[in-house]
Amino acid sequence: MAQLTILHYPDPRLRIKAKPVREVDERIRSLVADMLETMYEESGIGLAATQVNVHERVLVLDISEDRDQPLCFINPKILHSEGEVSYEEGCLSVPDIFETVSRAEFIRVAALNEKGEHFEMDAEGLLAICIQHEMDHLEGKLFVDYLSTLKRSRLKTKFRKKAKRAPVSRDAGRSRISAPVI
Ligand code: GNR
Ligand code: NI
Repeated sequence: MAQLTILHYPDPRLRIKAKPVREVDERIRSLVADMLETMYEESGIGLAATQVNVHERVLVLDISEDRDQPLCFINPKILHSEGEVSYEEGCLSVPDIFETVSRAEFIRVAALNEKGEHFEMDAEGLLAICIQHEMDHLEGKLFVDYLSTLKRSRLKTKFRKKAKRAPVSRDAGRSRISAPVI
C-alpha cells in the first residue's frame, strides 16, 4: 500500500473528467487500497481518484465514527435523486475551507464494488452528500464551483498565493518522514 499525493485547488488536473473503468482488476484494487490509506491518513470521509491524479471513475468513502466501514464505488451512477439538503462541506483538495452547499437529500446509486460486482444502494444524509461530492470530482467539479463568483475568485487568489509560498513537490505527502533541512 502507498499513500498518494492529493492535488490542491486550483490545480488544473482537478478539472479532468474521469473515464469509466473497463475492468476491475488488480491495478484497480491496488488503487482502491491506496486511496483508502490516503483517505484515512488525511482524515477525510471520502476521496475520488481525480484528487490523486488518476482520471478513472473510482471513489472511496467512510463516514463511520470508528473509521472501519470502507465503501468503494466504481463507475457510479445516480439512478434517482430527491429532496434538498444544505451542509457545510469541506474538501481535502481545498484545505481549511468550509462552505454551505445544497444537494439532493436522498439518492439511489448503482456502481461496481472492488470485486467488479454490480450493486445498488439507497443513501441519505451525510452519505448521500459525500457520494455526490465525490462524483462531482470525477466530473472535474469542486464544491467551490457552487459558491458565488466573488467568493470563488477570492479563494483562487488565496490558494495561488499559498502554492507560491509552499511549492509542493510531486512526491510530497507520500511519506511523513522528510529529509532534514540543512
Ligand atoms: O473529508 C471530507 N469531508 C466532507 C465534509 C462535507 C462534505 C463532503 C466532504 S468530502 C471530504 C473529503 C474530500 O475532499 N472528498 O473529495
Ligand atoms: Ni473533495
